[in-house]
Amino acid sequence: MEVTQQLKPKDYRSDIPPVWCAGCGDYGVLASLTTAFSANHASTANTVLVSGIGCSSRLPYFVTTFGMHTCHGRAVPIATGIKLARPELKVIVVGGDGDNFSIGGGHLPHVARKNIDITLIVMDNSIYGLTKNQVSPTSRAGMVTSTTPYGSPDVPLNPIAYALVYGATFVAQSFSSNARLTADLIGQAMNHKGFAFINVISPCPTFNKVDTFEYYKPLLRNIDEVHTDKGDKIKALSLAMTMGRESATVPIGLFYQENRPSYVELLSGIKTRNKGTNKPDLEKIIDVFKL
Ligand SMILES: Cc1ncc(C[n+]2csc(CCOP(=O)(O)OP(=O)(O)O)c2C)c(N)n1
Ligand code: SF4
Repeated sequence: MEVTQQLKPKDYRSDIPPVWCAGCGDYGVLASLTTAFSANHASTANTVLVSGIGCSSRLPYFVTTFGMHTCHGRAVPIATGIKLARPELKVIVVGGDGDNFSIGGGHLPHVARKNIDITLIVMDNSIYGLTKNQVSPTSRAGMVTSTTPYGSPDVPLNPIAYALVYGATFVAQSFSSNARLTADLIGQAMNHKGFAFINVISPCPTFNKVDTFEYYKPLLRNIDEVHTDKGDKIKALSLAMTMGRESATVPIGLFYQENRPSYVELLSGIKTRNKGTNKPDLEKIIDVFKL
């Protein structure tokens, strides 16, 4: 059931106060999310936030929608199950770069290529915050952390390029203190049919002393200044590859959007063509497995 009366952003805040450090970028993402909920008349009864484990993954506690705080790296498959079982729900995954690109990184290609109708918001601080300063897949090369005391030897993963090449149909990047853009992109992602991915750069002032608010602010560029054809995947990919986080400019905004049937649509089409029903006969299914 959709709500008819528009709730204010603060109406989506639960009475549990966030436990994040002062100055954490995740506060900005929370504020943008509730603004997007309000602007899009989100129903608290029909919206589910799913997270893994990490500082950012605590977010579902702080809002009044339904929420699941699941296992580290497993929010995407759990959200997929929720969406397939209850396609009428808005399902949004929130969590960290470690959660979604490292331990949970194997899920991203499949949720993208299958175009599962969920939104994934990664709060990307290029570090493991909750477990206090280990290297993450988006930590820059050479970064000194508790697990890389002599500097990380790894090439960092490029979240936007990764989502694009695996077939995500909505790909965007934002910055946590740019609340208007982040809320706007979250609203667009929620209304997009298919898999929507937003990488929100969300600095961790406690453990990441390199990728700070101060570092990013002069580098941020509105992508619309250089990229207006949002259906041009090659241009989007080229921007993602050449305007990276260690380069002169960091583009924020919508990189790419495509209309492609979502997994839920494809499944219901298969069901209809094969005269299937939404109420399967469980007895019949169990009979198949009886000896
Ligand atoms: C299976 C499993 N492995 C490891 C951990 C320990 N662990 C908890 S959170 C986390 C990483 C958190 O980093 P990130 O996902 O980037 O989120 P952040 O805290 O930075 O928001 C790790 C390794 C765990 N809880 N479960
Ligand atoms: S450790 Fe970092 S990511 Fe975690 S709450 Fe503190 S500032 Fe935020």
